[in-house]
Amino acid sequence: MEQSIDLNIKNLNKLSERIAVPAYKRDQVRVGMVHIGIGGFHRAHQAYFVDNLLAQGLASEWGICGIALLESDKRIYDVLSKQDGLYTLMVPDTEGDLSARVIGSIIELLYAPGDPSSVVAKMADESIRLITLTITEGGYNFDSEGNFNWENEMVLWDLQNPDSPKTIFGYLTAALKSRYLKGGGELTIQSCDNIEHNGNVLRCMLGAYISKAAPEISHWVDANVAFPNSMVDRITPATTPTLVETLEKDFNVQDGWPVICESYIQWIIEDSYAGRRPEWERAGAQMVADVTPYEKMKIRLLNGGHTLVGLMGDLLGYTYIHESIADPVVAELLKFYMDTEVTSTLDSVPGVNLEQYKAKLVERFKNKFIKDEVARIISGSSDKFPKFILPVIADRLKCEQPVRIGALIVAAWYMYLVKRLSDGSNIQDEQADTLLQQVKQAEKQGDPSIFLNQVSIFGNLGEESVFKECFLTYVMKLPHINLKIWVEAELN
Ligand code: CS2
Repeated sequence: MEQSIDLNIKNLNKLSERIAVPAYKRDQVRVGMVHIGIGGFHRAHQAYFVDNLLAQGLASEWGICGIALLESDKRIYDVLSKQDGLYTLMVPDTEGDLSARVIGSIIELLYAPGDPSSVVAKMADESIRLITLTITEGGYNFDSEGNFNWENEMVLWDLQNPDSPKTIFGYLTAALKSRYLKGGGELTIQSCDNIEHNGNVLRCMLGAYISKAAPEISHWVDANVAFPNSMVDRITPATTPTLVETLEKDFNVQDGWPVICESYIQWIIEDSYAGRRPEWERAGAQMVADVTPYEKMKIRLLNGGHTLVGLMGDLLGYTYIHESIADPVVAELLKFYMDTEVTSTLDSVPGVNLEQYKAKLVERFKNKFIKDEVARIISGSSDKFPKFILPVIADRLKCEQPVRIGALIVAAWYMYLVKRLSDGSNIQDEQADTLLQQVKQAEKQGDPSIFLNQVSIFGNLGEESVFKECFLTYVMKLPHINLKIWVEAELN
């Protein structure tokens, strides 16, 4: 085998012709936006959009400064820094053949825990007009009532240490304060996470923090900072060592952290920026006046559907999402859930044929070439349920409609945790300990509904007798029922 080539600026022109490389002059691109959270999703989505614009000569003032916010982001920061911010985006076609493209839109990188003041200074610099975030569903720090969680220890740290913050709220507040003191102009801060009204949520949570940490800037923020809502979509599995090896073997390039994703991509953005913005629509995004119906549709159908397929997949012993959905029982459950329970809670979506949208979504879940793991989908469930699943249940209960599959999904989560409790294997969840404690209690007392008492996740759902009964029935049934027969009898 030929010696493989390290990915970096110097080597770009030595790469195989099979890899697309940036044709634009990267050294002439100025940084105009900061992005927090440089994981796979950002690099498959927003950074790809900016790269598309750069390729058309349309974004020379919108290069990205990528910020690694958490200590756990240190490795990705190191890898990307060594590669001058470059990485390979790999997309399998319908036959599974991979295309590889080097993305060049991340121009600069900063590691926040190592140098908080540089990060604040960067975000406060007037050359930055846009700050985008992918900080996961759990990053917004709100409780089941939608209020800011003041008990978060990191938040308490930030209140005491405004010059060396740890949370996004501390960083943004320090940067906004500095902009305010300099008499700075408009700024847009845009959430790119899977939360309905993600921009409004960010505005409220940051507003709550500012009202305590720096109340003197509240008015200025209201008048000068925009928080557009947006719906983001591209299935982006975690990068595995196998992917790194494939890239080296088949494309002769050494990239420490490539990204693989599906070819499908969607970004629907509320056109409410403060001042100038990148011409996203020229890169395939859709600018709309109101993103509400789109995000509701996407989060409830795709993300909620994913959770169902992931948890049922785990119970049935599958590793990958495409394996789980290939099981007729899971496919049937998903169809019933989408058509009956979710669809009844959706508004009509301009320009979207819902039947086609759902069919496409099933096809996307079936994509075996991206090897999306059940474990990735289940990870962080305590943050995901309140955004993806529980709103559907709440809407249905409000209209006195049955919530069978909704209850089944919560029961499947419970059974998943029971399984982890007994085999001692790891679960990836910020609240892992609390969840397992709760399940232990519930099992000990022989009353699984104790699981629903976690108000921070379920709100008062545990008091809804219709739901509770349904949940208990499924917990009882799940380990034993022949799902195939049950699905046929109950759902058809
Ligand atoms: C997934 C999402 O993490 C999850 O639960 O549903 O990451 C999903 O792949 C993306 O939202 C797709 O847009």
